[in-house]
Amino acid sequence: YNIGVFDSGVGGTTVLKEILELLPNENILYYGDSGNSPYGEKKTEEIQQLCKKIVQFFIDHNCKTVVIACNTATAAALQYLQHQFDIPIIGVITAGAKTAIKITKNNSINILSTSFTALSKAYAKEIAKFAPDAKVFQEGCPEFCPMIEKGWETYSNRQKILKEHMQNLPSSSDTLILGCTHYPIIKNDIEKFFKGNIVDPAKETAIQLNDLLISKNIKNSSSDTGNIVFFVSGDLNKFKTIAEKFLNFPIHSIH
Ligand code: DGN
Repeated sequence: YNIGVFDSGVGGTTVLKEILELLPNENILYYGDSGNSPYGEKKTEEIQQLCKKIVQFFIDHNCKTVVIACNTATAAALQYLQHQFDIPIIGVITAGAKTAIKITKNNSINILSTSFTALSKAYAKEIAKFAPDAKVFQEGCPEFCPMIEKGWETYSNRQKILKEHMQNLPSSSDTLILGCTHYPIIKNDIEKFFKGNIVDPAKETAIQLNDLLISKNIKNSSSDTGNIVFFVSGDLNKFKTIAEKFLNFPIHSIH
């Protein structure tokens, strides 16, 4: 296996989906740490240790590069992991931040995310590296992940909750980052309350990964469709049901 992709659970499959669209020939291991989900409720050091074990697992399976397909884990552990390991490791935040900077016309960017990611200010810090005078507004939405996993449409109050969060962000911003891997699933509803540009870091991360594979000369040259194997630390059936809904194709190899 060439690429390891991991998340605190099932959310990273939205990133995996974009990677598969751009890189259909790669052999990928996906690790969903649903047994320890949600990361959003844990301390930074705890998240770092969980992520370290997962990256070691990928290295033991000969992965040459790793994608942290989770905003919370990227915020908590990207730099830590890059110091711990020699293989290239990318997260989802840099690509999303860079794209938002490119798109915004009024230098004002809103971000929806888990509370952990919002409190970490990871997006604001990353945006400041490239656009120091940009205005960045982060809103933590602790209700969204559990609602999306249980079935967003089944909640009659979903529009109300979404609207309340959107009202905490300035309507003058012209760009919004979906700063949690679950949110592309509810993009249609988010669009009802935000008329500007919506940035999905998953798409941008897939492009960044493609560039990385080319620059490190580790892109799979075979024209065969790649294999994807899933490893899950929590309940397999629960993961499979939600992941198949997110991915829109059946999962055959899951452990
Ligand atoms: N996948 C996580 C993220 O993108 O922040 C959200 C899941 C969680 O740990 N709550």
